[in-house]
Amino acid sequence: MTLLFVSEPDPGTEWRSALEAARPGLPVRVYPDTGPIEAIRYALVWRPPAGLLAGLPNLQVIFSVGAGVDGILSDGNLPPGKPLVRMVNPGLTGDMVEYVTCHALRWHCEVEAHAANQAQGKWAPRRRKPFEATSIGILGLGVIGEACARALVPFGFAVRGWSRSQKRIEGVDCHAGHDALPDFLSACDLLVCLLPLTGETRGILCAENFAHLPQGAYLINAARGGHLAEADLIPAMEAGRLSGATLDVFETEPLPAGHPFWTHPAITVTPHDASMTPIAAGARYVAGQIERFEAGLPLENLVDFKRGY
Ligand code: NDP
Ligand code: OXD
Repeated sequence: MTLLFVSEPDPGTEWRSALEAARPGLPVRVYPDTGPIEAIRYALVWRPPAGLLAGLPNLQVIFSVGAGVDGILSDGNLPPGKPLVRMVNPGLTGDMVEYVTCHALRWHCEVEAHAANQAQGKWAPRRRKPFEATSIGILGLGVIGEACARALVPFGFAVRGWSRSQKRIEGVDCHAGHDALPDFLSACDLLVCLLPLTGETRGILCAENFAHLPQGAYLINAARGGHLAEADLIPAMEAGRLSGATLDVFETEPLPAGHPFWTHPAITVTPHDASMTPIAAGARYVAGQIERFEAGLPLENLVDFKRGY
């Protein structure tokens, strides 16, 4: 009854202690030290090597270290019929609420423009647009997107959201479905991407969709690098369609040295740390799901393989 932890380059030491504390008696191995593979019943993973999970003959449940499971589903050879449980955790959600709120306010308060003026010794007061005249649109109203939308409402921003199925969230103008996207985008002064990366959402942040945004809109992508058609971003800024972007995620991570995003004055780069699963709470969540599984109760937060999230 072993759990295999696979999250390179994380050495796994903290996760192992936390898992052993949360479920005493559960042996935990950290990849590549698998021990006898016949003993492995559970795997807790973040971007496992392709084919690894299919090679575990007695694997029963796969757990994701993160909320997004694209790095697991991209293994085209997952063991058939094995459930995949994604990470849902208030700390993980709360960190993203903090990140999105921080960068939305930074944009709204024009912190960068003030810093540029200060660098030139320039005293140049700026009148801010009222909150209620400023629209923020969230792509993805799942666990994390909904929490971010709810957190922005009390500031007075006009908050809108877009998802696959129709939502009702107090104070949020909710839109749903592919056909509603252009109209949704047309009123987003700030667009925040919090979608899962799937075949349907890959490349959604592209020139064609930027064209629907108000001139000078700002972008925050804290979901996955694959959502952004990277080659479309700087041209959209040069055309004035976008005024800038805060990016936490990239097609290639770490963002390669010399990539133009590193030095572009209107782009803020953060190193995929908008939010992270808190280890102790994440371990307790996995232990709780194992307990449910062994008691014959249904697992929670299961990934729908057809939808891809
Ligand atoms: P959820 O699965 O709870 O929510 C996903 C949302 O996206 C749902 O509202 C869903 O709609 C919507 N959606 C999915 N596909 C489509 C589509 N084709 N068209 C319209 N809407 C769609 O995910 P979470 O909120 O937990 O996480 C979202 C993502 O955030 C993760 O997948 C991950 O990529 C990213 N993330 C990034 C982190 C970072 O540090 N940068 C940290 C944590 C997460 P519906 O509700 O109708 O199903
Ligand atoms: C996640 C992430 O999906 O950290 O949880 O990106």
